Amino acid sequence: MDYEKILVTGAGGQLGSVLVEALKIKFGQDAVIASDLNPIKNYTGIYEQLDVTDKARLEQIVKENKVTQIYHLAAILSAKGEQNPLLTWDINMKTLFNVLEVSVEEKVNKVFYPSSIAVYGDMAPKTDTAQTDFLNPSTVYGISKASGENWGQYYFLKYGLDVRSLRYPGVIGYQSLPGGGTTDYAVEIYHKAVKEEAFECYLKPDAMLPMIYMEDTIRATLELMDAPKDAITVRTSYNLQGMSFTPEQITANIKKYYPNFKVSYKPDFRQTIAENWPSSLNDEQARQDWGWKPKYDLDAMTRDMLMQLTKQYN
Ligand code: AKB
Repeated sequence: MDYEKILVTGAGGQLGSVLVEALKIKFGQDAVIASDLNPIKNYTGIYEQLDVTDKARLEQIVKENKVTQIYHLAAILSAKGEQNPLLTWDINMKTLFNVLEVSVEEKVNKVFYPSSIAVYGDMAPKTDTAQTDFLNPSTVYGISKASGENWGQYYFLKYGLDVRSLRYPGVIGYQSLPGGGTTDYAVEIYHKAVKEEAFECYLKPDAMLPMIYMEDTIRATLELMDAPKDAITVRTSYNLQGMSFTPEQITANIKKYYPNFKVSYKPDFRQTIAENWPSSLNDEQARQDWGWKPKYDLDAMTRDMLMQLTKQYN
C-alpha cells in the first residue's frame, strides 16, 4: 500500500468517530489523524485539536504530517443550522475553503466532502430523485452543501484536486449519537426502545425520508475513495440511497421486537425541513461508476441496532 496520512476533521462527530476507526483498520493507527474542536473522549490514536476555520493551524497539521488525504466532516447540520443561519454559512463554507486551499497548496492527493439530501428542495421530484434534478435547498445547511459540492467540482476542474463527495441520507448507527440534524429521530428512537421508554417524535408519522445504516455509510465512503480516478464521473456529489421509511414504519418494525414500545407525535420546525427533502434518491450513477450497493434494509438495521444497543445498555 502507498504511504497514506489521513486527516479527519469533525472526528468526534456521529460519522467521524466511526470513520476514524474504519480508517485505522484499513491504513493502520499511525496513518490516521483525528481532529476536532474539542478533545474526543477515550480516543486512542493520533489526535489534534483543530478549529478548521483557522487556516494556519490546518496548514501546520497538514504540512508537519505530510497529509495525503483529508476527510472534511466538520459542519453544522440542518436543524441546528436554522438557529443561526449566517454563522452556519460562515462555518460550513470557511472550513471547506480552508480545506480546499490548503489541499492545493500542500498537494494533498484526495479530499472527501460529505454532501446531503438537504441539497434538494421542493422543486425536485419527491421519489427516486435523480442525480441531476433541480437543487433549491430550503435550509442554510442545504445551501452550504449545494454550494460546497460545486466548489469541490471547481477545485477539481481548475486545480486538478481529487475531491470526491456523497449526498448522505440520514445516517443511523449504534456507535455514536447524531447532533443537530433532521433525521436524528431515527437514531434516538432505537435508544428509547431498548431503554423501554416512550418516544416523542418531532416529525409526522408519514414523513418518509432516505436513510442509511452506518455500516453501509462507511463502506460507501471507503469504496468511493478507493475507486479509480477515471471511474468518478460525478465531481459534484453522488446520490446515495440506503433505505426509505417513515416514523410510523420504523415504529412498526421496532414493535416486532418490543411490542410495548410507545411513540407519540409532536411535529416541530424539523417537519417543515423534512417536507422539502426527497423521500428516496436515485443512486444509479454511484452503482454504475463504483459499484455501490447497500446491504441493510430497515429490518436488518433494526435487528442489528437493537442487538448492539442492548449490549451497550446492559
Ligand atoms: C441532517 O438531518 O441534517 C443530516 C443530513 C440528512 O444531512 N443527517
